This record gives sequence, structure tokens and C-alpha cells, in this order.
Amino acid sequence: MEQKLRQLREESLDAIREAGALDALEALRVKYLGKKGELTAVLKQMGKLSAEERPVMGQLANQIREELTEAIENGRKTLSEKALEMRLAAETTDVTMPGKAVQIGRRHPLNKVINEAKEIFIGMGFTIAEGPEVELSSYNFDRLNTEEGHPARDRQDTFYFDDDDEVLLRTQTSPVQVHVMETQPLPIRIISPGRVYRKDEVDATHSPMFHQIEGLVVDEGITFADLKGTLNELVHRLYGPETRTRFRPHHFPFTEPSCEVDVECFECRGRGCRVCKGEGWIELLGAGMVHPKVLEGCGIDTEKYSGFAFGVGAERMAMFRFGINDLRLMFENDTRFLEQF
Ligand code: 2NL
Repeated sequence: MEQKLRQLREESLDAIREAGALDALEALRVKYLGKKGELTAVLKQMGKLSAEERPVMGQLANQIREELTEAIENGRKTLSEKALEMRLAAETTDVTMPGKAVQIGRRHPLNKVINEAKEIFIGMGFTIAEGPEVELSSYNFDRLNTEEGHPARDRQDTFYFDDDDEVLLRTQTSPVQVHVMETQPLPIRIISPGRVYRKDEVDATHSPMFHQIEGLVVDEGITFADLKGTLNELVHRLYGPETRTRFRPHHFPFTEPSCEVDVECFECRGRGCRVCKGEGWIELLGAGMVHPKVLEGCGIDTEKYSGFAFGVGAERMAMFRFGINDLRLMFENDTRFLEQF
């Protein structure tokens, strides 16, 4: 029996030393020390020994059990330390590595000029009015004195949703102002920035979707002088106080009289260059005194009240403001372009 025990001890200690993983070690513990284990099996045969032999063998067996238990425990410690070490090595963070730069976006040049214009008008006592991009023909055209048959209403130029040409994508933000005139008390001082749509082919100066800022003032005693003063203030704030303006007679169905406003070319300061095509002036916006028919259509008493209105393309404004020569750049969202403003 002694021989058997010593052999078991050699064999099991060797196996424990060679175990490469925690579960292998646990399997060895069961194999030797478990209820049905090999050492347990030897101990069960103690009964067959003589009275002298029994304590000696018992002591040896207990000693072996302790040795095995200790060896397994040591093995377990070593293996889990090694596992931890490997995990730590795999997970190390090099705190001296440079950080990942967070890409922070910038405001789009278009939104920049729209926000600037909003600030300027808010400073003059205006409020911002918004409204739907899908409108009724009656608000986009009829209420603005643009009668059936007017070229602006052509199917070639306007995105209609239906065959009767009643529902459309607004071609200007004026319908927002008609809604305001219908529902809000006088006086009115608003600007309405937003998207507008026209069936234009895309080129350096045209896009089927663009942004407009319209403005409307209705009060007692409003004159063309108020119009000039307000628009000169806008131009001076946007392009510098020395920038000259020119008011040219024009025609719009919704204003009378009407004008177009030119600003001195930002490139050549009026001398004439490639940007202004030798003119010295660049057309910026359209404006006029609100047509009496438009005011009356909204239930406003034209004996007492008058008003002025204007409309300006925000993309045009941004192109002049930042010297951008192609409208398409505004909608491509190329970060190399956007980073410049
Ligand atoms: C342009 C410039 C303009 C208006 C828009 C307007 C709005 C109301 C009444 C009267 Cl509610 N007018 N807006 C006025 C003049 C010019 O836009 O070039 N449009 C084709």
C-alpha cells in the first residue's frame, strides 16, 4: 500500500505541475481528491491493514492529501496570476498617445448670413415669422396680386402637387407674411426667412431650392423713406458702413412702386470688374411699397395704413458677403469648402 501511495503521489504531483489551465487543475483535484478519487479509493482499503500498519499508512495518506491540496492551491494561484498578467498586458493603455481629435462642425455660411440678418432686424424691432413650405396657390399668388396667367405661375417654373395647380411648394416666403397680415394685429414688423422652390436648372447662380429673407412693415404713415432707411441699414451692417446703394425702378405685382436695390461691387468698389461684369454694382434685392390690393385683400384699411416689403436671396447675400463664386458649393457640403468660413 505504501508503494501505491508513493506512486500516486509522484504521478499526481507531476500532473499538477504540468497543468496549464485552471479547469485542468480542477479536473486533477476531482481525479485524486474527489469522493470517487484515486487517493480516496486507497484510503477506503485501510480496513484491510493490520493494526500496526494502519496509523503509519493513515499518516502517509494524510500527508499526501495535504501535499496535493497545497500543490493544487499553489498551481491555482500561479495560473490566475498569469492570466491576470496576460489580460493587463493586452489591455494596456498608452497614456502618452495623442488623443483622437473631435471633429467640430462649423456654421454653414448660409446660416451665418441668415443669423446676421435676423440679428440686424431684431435690433430694428422686427420679429421672425415662419410658415409652411407647402402652400396654396391662393396664398402664394392670388393674395399677392399675381393673377392667373402671370408667367411666375407657369407649370414650367413652379412645383405644383396637383393637376388643378392649387397646392405648391412656395416660390417666395411672402405667403407667410399674408398669414401674418390676416391674423395679427397692426402694426406689423416681421421678416420671414426660409426655403423657397422654383423649377430652375442648376448652375453657378441657380438652384431649384434656395433661401429667401422677406420683410414686411405695415403701420400708419409708412413711406418709401422708411424702406430706404431700413434697407440701407441692412446693407451697411452686412457689407460695411461705406457701402453705397442704388435704388432702381422695377416692377413686381405685389408692390407699387417697386424697385431693385444694387450694392456697390464688393470686389472693385464701383470701378467695374469681372465680378460685377463692369457695372460697378451688384443687384442684391427687390422691394417696394405693398400694393393696396394686397393690403385690402388681408382686410387692412389702406386709408389709414401703408407698408413696405422686400425680398432677398440668402445665397446671394452669402456669396457677396464671403466672396463665393458658385452657388452649388453651398449645397455640396464639402468640408474643405465649409471650413473656410
Ligand atoms: C424679388 C424680391 C420681393 C416682396 C418680395 C412682398 C410681400 C408681401 C407684400 C408685398 Cl406680403 N411684397 N414681398 C416685395 C418686393 C420684392 O422679393 O425679387 N421677388 C421676386
